[in-house]
Amino acid sequence: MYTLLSGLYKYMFQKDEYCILILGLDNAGKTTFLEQTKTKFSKNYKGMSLSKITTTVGLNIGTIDVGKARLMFWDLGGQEELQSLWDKYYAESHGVIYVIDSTDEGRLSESKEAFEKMISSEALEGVPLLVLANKQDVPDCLSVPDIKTAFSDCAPKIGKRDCLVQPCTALTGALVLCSSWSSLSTLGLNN
Ligand SMILES: Nc1nc2c(ncn2[C@@H]2O[C@H](COP(=O)(O)OP(=O)(O)OP(=O)(O)O)[C@@H](O)[C@H]2O)c(=O)[nH]1
Ligand SMILES: [Mg+2]
Repeated sequence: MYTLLSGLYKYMFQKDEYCILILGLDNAGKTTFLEQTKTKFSKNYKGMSLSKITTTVGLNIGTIDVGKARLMFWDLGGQEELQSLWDKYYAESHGVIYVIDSTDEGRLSESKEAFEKMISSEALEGVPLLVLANKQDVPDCLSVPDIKTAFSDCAPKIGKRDCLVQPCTALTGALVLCSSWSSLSTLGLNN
């Protein structure tokens, strides 16, 4: 009887937990994206002022519940010397959100190199990828097709894993909702 009841309780209330890494170069908007996501998805969450966000040295963690899923985000610092720490988190991650600064064409190839190195890791084999073309509020920024073209030679390394490129404006929250959750569900994370 106890087993039955505890099974029923777990079925009704226990959440499936997923760890999602948020990666990308410094200044891409990862922490801004995380703060917006927490604000949009967590009732009563009083987010920090976005203008007070400074470069991440280490890691920010955020958790949101969506339906029966609990998503734990790990937002890692993107500065060059911090990128060597990213792979410590790969083995435990169920998905990666890779944020690109669409206003910074000058660093697009650097971003592509970091992305390519990340997806080359065996620990991330088969892990779904959501690529966010951030800062779409800025006029004349790179579009999703521009970014897809610049990253096109990563296709063999992406292989058969799910990968979606979405436009996003983390600063205002525009598209955060659709690009974070529905894209993750498209990628099969909430199955
Ligand atoms: N215009 C615009 N600016 C943005 C957007 N998202 C982030 N920013 C700005 O970009 C800058 C960097 O944002 P962060 O969120 O700190 O970037 P990060 O990727 O976490 O950077 P690191 O922690 O150094 O790796 C800040 O000045 C943000 O206000 C956006 O959608 N539009
Ligand atoms: Mg940050």
